[in-house]
Amino acid sequence: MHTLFISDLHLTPKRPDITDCFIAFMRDDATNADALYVLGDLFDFWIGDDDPTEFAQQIKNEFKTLVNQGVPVFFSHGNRDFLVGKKFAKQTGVTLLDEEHVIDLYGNKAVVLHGDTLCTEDLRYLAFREKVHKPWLQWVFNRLPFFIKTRIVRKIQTDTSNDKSNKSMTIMDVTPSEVLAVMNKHQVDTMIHGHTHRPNIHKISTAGHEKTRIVLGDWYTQGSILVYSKHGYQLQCKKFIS
Ligand code: LP5
Ligand code: MN
Repeated sequence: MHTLFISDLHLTPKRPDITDCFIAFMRDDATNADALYVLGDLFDFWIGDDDPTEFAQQIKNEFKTLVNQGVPVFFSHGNRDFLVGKKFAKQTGVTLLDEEHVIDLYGNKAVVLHGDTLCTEDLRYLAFREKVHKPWLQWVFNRLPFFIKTRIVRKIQTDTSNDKSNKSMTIMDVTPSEVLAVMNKHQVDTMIHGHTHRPNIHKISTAGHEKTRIVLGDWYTQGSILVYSKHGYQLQCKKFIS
């Protein structure tokens, strides 16, 4: 009995080594799980459920197969795949989660989220996020032809990565007070998130009480999985096979 968590795979046709590791994970590790949580940035970019590529289909098939085998899959949006929508969910059987979602892990309540919203000192990112999350803008964007959207996103990506290169590592990490505020809001002692690519298990002492923040790792050089059971939890690595 265990639940699996992954995030920040940044799947792209340009990285078949990551895709192969993900497929192996879905076909081997994930089939025995009680549930699989994907906490955002599954894709390097997801610019709409109308993605016509073979690659998109291949990834969707993996989810559909797993769900059909009886493993429920839950998905939180990341900052790179916040346009994963209802059509994707319908085609795969995956359940889309709210931005912050509370789950019961074998009797322990935990809040799960991507983690970008915890970085409250990254003001330029938060301003950018607010813009691209505007429902009217997404409505317009979703109606553009796929090849136009690809061009727009390429331009946005160049601008944002130029800006990101001038930021300090501290600004791009979570703000401790925000972590506590979110845990307190949901009345939980455990938080699980990704985004920062700094896998770790943080124990936080607060008012004589211990809270835990588990940070998932990225899949840039190896797979990275949180295995959570009633007996404990562990961040595990999965070697690339190609
Ligand atoms: O992802 P990562 O870890 O590299 O960096 C993030 C933040 N960057 C982003 C940008 C994405 O990587 C790329 C954009 C994805 C677009 C998908 C579809 C878009 C459709 C839009 C239509 C509705 O999220 C980075 C953080 C970092 O995490 C750490 O937390 O710092 O933030 C940035 O770099 C953002 C810049 O600071 C903002 C610069 C603004 C300049 C560009 C303006 C373009 C506005 C267009 C509005 C439509
Ligand atoms: Mn992210």
